[in-house]
Amino acid sequence: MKRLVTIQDISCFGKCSLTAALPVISAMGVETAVIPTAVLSTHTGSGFSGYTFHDLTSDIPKISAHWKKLGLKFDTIYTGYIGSCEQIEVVKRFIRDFRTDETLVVVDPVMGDAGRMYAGFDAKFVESMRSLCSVADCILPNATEAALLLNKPYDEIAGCESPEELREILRKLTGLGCKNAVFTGACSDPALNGAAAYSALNEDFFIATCENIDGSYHSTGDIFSSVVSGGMTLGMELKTAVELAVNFTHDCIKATQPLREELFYSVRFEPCLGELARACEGFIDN
Ligand code: PXL
Repeated sequence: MKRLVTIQDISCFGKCSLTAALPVISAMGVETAVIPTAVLSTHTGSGFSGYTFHDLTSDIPKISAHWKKLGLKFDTIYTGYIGSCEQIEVVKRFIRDFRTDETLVVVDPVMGDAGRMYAGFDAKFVESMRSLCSVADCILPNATEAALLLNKPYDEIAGCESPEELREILRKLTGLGCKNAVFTGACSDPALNGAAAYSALNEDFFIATCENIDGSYHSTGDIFSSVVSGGMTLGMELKTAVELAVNFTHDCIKATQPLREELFYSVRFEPCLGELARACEGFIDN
């Protein structure tokens, strides 16, 4: 059985980061270990104010030391929301300590959405996130994060629609040092939405699309990245994993639509997990 460790916060209420990654990746048939970077009462997105934040940076080296003693090994290290520059350094050390030639390192550079940085981040954090991206095998920024990483205005990145422009953004993103980049929310046709991906290894580029659903849904980035990470851990080609993630994210949004008001903080991924599990069956070697 393949084993992944995901490093991101636990927002106790809000169905994002660990409380999305854990059920989604487990449903794909991948054993999922976690390192919580912080405990928050809710996520920091709109609709929640006054959330608590308990930083767990100092726990990470202790968890790592114990796991080293146990001889634990991971096929994939997948990082999501990280709370500080110091924590990025600790996560980079964890990657150095646990990476082998076979390990896949996936970095979702969680920093913002819809042109705005999440609360608590600044330019120094962006610089640190660039350095984490440089050690990744695959990064998965949205338009806001791609703009921050490339130091470009958000409108310039979000306005890119043609395959040529998307390919160029992705090529620049792999210039940070990572082998593969997936740009989420990419849209070359207003009726469609999806993701564009580029591999610097073979200069392969593709766009995976689905029907566009208007509006912004929280946690979809975490769900998308979880499926790409789980899929690649199972040995799927990047294209297969991205197509699966595009379709799953679309299905989750569709399932949320009737409950949009009530579920302002996330998406209803639960009824979609069965189909995700079935899509992964053929990739699981027991
Ligand atoms: O979904 C990304 C995310 C993860 N973790 C925390 C967040 C957010 C986005 O708002 O606040 C704590």
